[in-house]
Amino acid sequence: MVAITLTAEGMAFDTKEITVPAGSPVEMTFENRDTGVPHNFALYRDSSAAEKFFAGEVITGPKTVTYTFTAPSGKGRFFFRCDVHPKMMTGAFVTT
Ligand SMILES: [Cu+2]
Repeated sequence: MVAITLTAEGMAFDTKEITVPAGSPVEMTFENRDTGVPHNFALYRDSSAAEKFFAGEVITGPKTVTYTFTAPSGKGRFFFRCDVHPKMMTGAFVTT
């Protein structure tokens, strides 16, 4: 199990890149600090968002939740975003 944290604040994530071992179970503590604004974390193969690996429940801040999912089994560079703000809030999810 890999424990990571991700924070959404000011309509932005606090990191642009997350790196975990390929295929590992992930426990993500997701904190939304934007009062009255919904955010989530969702993981896709690439920025087309055609293939989804995981989408966390959308939460309205201020609130913190724990997401659990399994990282993609292959090594590579994947894509994450907030589904509510798919152009503004994006990043790279890297498996090694
Ligand atoms: Cu958002």
